Amino acid sequence: MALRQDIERIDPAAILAETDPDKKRQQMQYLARQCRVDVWDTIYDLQTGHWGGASSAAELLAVLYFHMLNVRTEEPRWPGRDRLVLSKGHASCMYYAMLANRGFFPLSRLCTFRRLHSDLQGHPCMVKLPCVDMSTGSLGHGLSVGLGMAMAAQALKARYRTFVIVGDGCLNEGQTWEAIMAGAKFRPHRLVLMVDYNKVQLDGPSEAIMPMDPLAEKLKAFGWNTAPRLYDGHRVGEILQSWEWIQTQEAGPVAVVYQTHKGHGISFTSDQSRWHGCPIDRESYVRGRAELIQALKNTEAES
Ligand SMILES: Cc1ncc(C[n+]2csc(CCOP(=O)(O)OP(=O)(O)O)c2C)c(N)n1
Ligand SMILES: [Mg+2]
Repeated sequence: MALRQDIERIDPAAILAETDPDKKRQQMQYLARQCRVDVWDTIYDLQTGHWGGASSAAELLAVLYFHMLNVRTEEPRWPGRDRLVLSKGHASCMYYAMLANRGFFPLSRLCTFRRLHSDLQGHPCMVKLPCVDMSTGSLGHGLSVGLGMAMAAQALKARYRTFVIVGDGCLNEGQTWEAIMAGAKFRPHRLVLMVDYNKVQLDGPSEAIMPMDPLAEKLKAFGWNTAPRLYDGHRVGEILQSWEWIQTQEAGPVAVVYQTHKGHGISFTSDQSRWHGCPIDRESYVRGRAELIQALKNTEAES
């Protein structure tokens, strides 16, 4: 496989350098959609990977890497860097697409996704990739690890932030709630829980597997400083608004719930657990790609 040359690609350096907030918002929206195309192509070409959860997290990862996170590509393990734990590690393909665009490695390496000995394992591996702060894939561990990172920052009087992205599956794991309780007890500053709340899991809706609503109220009741409203996790402008709120919070850990759609960007994959992680057939690939390209082209007109 090779990266397709038929889409107009945005220059990631231009996004980082952009000073006009409206333009930058639009560019990050474009990048998220561009990465959806690359991820759809990669999963089709290699006939392996998790489309649903990857697509769900595209905008969150774009805004994290191009606006929120203080990281150094030339020094990925810089001690002062902000940490990100992608607890829903199966969304790795989108994570890699964003890391590559941010400059940690060439985007062409997506062609090795899930291949034996590749740095781009099916689930992110911190031993293989220094820009990955934590190896993940076994759901439910991420928030405990992030809590430890945030408590370390507090003990060291370091200023870095720790972000943890969880999905419904992580929230169904008891360990996540242990971490939420421990977060309320130890109250480390600068710990941010981001919920990619698409309400669908591997084989069905969360409502049938293990419902969590009212989620924001539960997080609040567990003692977390929870965002006053839900944010649309597919609109970069909304994610930026949540970031404004996060930055004004000084005390204790914070939680933000983003409303998302699993398999977002393609009508027939959206909200469908069937598209959680399966090989993509030729006909679906072609139909889906046309929709993704259309969304990419619409970006400018929308904003
Ligand atoms: C402990 C554990 N149990 C089961 C799995 C298998 N598994 C992988 S992804 C997934 C569902 C994830 O759903 P969700 O967290 O909602 O992610 P998203 O919808 O964003 O893909 C499951 C059950 C796993 N990776 N880890
Ligand atoms: Mg989900």
